[in-house]
Amino acid sequence: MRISSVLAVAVAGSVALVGVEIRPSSAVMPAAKYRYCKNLLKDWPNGVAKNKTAANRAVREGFYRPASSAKARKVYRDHHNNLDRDDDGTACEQTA
Ligand SMILES: [Ca+2]
Repeated sequence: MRISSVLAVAVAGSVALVGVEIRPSSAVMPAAKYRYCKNLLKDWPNGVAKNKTAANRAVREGFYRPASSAKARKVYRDHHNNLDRDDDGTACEQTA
């Protein structure tokens, strides 16, 4: 009797630990919203920029103006590792 209740506590404890382990990883990667540019471009047809300067540079370089509103800048921050591989401050820029 005693051993089985100890086991039950141990099992419950490890289940709780698994739950704790899952939470931080989902907190670190909150915005896997756009995995590919084709997903991002549905909401941001000209891509997104880190800031206005980066957006202006993209236009000078022949791209449509990427969005640089506060919301767009957050999208950029959340996705630039994945979607700004050339690291020029604009993600998913579209050739004009
Ligand atoms: Ca880029």
